[in-house]
Amino acid sequence: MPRLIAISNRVQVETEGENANRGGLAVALAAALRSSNGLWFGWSGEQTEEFTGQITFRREGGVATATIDLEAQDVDEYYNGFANRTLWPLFHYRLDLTEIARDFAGGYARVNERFAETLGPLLEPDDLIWVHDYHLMPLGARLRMRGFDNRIGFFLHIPWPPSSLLMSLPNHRDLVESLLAYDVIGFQSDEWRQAFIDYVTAQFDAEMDGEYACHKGRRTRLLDCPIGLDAADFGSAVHSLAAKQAETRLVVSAVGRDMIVGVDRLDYSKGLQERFAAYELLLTKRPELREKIALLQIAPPSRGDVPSYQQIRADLSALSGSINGEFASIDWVPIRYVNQGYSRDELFGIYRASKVGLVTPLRDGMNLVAKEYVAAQDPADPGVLVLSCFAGAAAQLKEAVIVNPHSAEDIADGIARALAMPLAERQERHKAMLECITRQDVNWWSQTFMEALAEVPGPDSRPQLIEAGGGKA
Ligand code: GDG
Repeated sequence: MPRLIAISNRVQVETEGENANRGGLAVALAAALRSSNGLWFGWSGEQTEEFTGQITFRREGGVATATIDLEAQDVDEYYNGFANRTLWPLFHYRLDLTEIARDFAGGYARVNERFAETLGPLLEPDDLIWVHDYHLMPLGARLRMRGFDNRIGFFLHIPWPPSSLLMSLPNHRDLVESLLAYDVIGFQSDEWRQAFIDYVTAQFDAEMDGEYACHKGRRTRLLDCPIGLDAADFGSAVHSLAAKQAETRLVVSAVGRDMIVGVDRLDYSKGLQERFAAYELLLTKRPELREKIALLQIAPPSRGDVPSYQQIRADLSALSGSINGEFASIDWVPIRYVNQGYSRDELFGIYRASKVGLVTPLRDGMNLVAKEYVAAQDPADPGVLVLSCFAGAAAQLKEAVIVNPHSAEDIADGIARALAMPLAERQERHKAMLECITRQDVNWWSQTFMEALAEVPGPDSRPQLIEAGGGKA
């Protein structure tokens, strides 16, 4: 069985307790790596005065990891710059927040080259290489330039934007062309996959042959492959002591009120301001609900070095303060807005104690919180998921109450509908969603992707493949 080499910006094996890992990717990838004898390569999160390419090897939670440190300028230009101030907003349709700067693009190219340079000597010819996310789009092409013929795949965790938006990026052609050096590219939903096809067929005259994009003699398989949860893990998490304690604590503190829960990294893509405004509208238009419900919004800060993230933090504090000031009474606070993280088990207890799960991103590649909320419910008396139509998860979780996250009225109506939903309907919707989450869990996701990668003909048979592919030179 070939060895799996996974590469992502950060290497963070899932841990519990105070340092509980908070990334969707971390939760999913560690599960995939544990079952193979793989290696996870990436940035340590640490800075060094001068990049040396020195690798730190570790074994954490059954996963072998290899990490490198980056220079301060790399972190500024590649991570805080091109990844988080250019690509992240652009790929989430926020051209207004997209910052275009040549030193960001330069830093991005430099760090991808540094990854290729340090990773190269660790690779064996049969290794399956799986690169993750928007930080490392050019890595496959950089490895090919160094002569690596391995099967190399890429998974995009975030949306793929429409061509009209992507074209505001200088060198967009080079970036997309570098992606076609991969053998397989996975997307969270068919919508993002189609947007990629639109670009490569229009801009490069690439031809589609079934699932394959054919360009300059290369064939790249484009896969709709939504990420899932670790089914076995969510089963045990919800019955853990920490989950039970958190559930009880929330139920007791709610004193009979219906809790509505949101759990999101503090990020403008998650639609938090719009969500708070919708909740305010609900309390304004439906005074009978006042004192009967409460919103718990858990929002651990992220990317605090990026100015737009400092702004959203300030905006949300002001908004929650003003809503509480307007509606609170001596024994009722309408919004509990919490800027801290909780352990995974505690989160499952919190989800289970909440009648409504409010997941309303303006755009989201997938959104694992939506799936976690469903997974944590008691099937006999499940809560209701209110889900944005612009989350990748909406393509799978069709039985959620689907809302437009830009419309305060739509979200407010969705919450009211969820609160009033009869038990039989809640059970029916929950059953269908749980079935989907269990069937297409994280093991299904990684197996589907890795099977597609393993099916790619080895280097020896590629010359014939290129002829058969009929791609344009
Ligand atoms: C990217 C894409 C895609 C949150 N707070 C705490 C905590 N979390 C965990 C959640 C969930 C994860 O973080 C967040 O995952 P999401 O999927 O919602 O969002 P992103 O971080 O933006 O992830 C996204 C994902 O990649 C995977 O492909 O779904 O679309 O943007 O698992 O539970 N975990 C803990 N404490 C917290 O306070 N332990």
